[in-house]
Amino acid sequence: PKAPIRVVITGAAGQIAYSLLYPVAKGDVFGHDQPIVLVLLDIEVMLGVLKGVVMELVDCALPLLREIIPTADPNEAFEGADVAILVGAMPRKEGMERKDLLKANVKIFKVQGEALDKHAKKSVKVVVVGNPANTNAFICKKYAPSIAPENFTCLTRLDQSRAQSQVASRVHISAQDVHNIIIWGNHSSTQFPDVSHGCVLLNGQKVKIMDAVKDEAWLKGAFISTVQKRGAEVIAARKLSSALSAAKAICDHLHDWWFGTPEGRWVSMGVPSDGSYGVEKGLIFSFPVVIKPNKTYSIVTGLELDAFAKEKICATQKELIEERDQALEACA
Ligand code: NAX
Repeated sequence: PKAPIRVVITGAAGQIAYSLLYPVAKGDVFGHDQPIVLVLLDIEVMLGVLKGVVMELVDCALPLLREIIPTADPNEAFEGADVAILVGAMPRKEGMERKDLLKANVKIFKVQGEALDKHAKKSVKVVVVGNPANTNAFICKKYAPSIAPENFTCLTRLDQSRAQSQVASRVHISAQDVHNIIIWGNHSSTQFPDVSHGCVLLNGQKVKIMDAVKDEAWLKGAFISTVQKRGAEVIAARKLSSALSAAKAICDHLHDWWFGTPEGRWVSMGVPSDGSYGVEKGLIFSFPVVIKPNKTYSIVTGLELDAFAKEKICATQKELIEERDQALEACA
């Protein structure tokens, strides 16, 4: 039997975690033969609520779940961590500027980066979900210099899934049959969902998305803005931000990182830029990546970008550079 892995989930008393804990603890992410120790980090005032979450997990009687450790101490939480899913962040309060929110949140990720640096396994795989996700991941990486930069990623898989489903419903096929859509850049409204290298499977045949949809105006207009604004639309309808779909996307992100991507397919993740496509080195930028079964990923290179794509990538990069500079100032 395999030794248990330690999976840390922050923001464990929050709404995304509530949808995430079950599939993770059940084995859907790391395999149905992989025992798990779940470490649940939240802040002191939420420990009461967290206790209830722990009770529910216990009551699921899951065979792979070996131990549950609730805590409010990041140093305790990251001890020996194999995987860190950083969901916890401060929500935007009424009247709060985006800049103030960024300041408050990057400090959380500085503390957690330092704790990861001291206590986690050097092989720890980190995915940042809490917003601003890319910039929080950048700060986390910066304050964990003993861990390889490529171990820090942020979630843009929800954006990818949203884009896949938009195309799928347009072509009347399953979302599974939409391949290689790319999310470039920031997990924000400047992200660029790009279909130009993607294809769909129609009766077993690969067809370029452009040719299957046959509506360039939609692909360059409403499709992009729908994906960019989807999060805000969910908030408007639900009065709460995406949680079920975010949890599903976290599972997909980590499952692919753990087991690899199928031949010829790629997925989007926020990863440290290596300078590909002219993106400043070190920025956490969403790129298409392929992942080997040994858990190492690489950015897909050599894709042709037209003027439209270059302009969009430039705009989202500009926003990320501004966020990074504000974050560095807040942490100084
Ligand atoms: P909730 O407010 O329901 O839960 C957040 C939890 O984090 C709370 O329990 C809070 O006490 C905890 N927390 C706050 N500070 C903490 C700290 N320092 N250490 C540990 N825990 C801490 O938010 P939820 O809906 O779960 O969303 C969490 C984050 O995900 C938000 O920042 C949200 O904007 C972000 N999202 C990111 C997405 C992505 O695709 N990257 C999509 C979904 C979501 O919008």
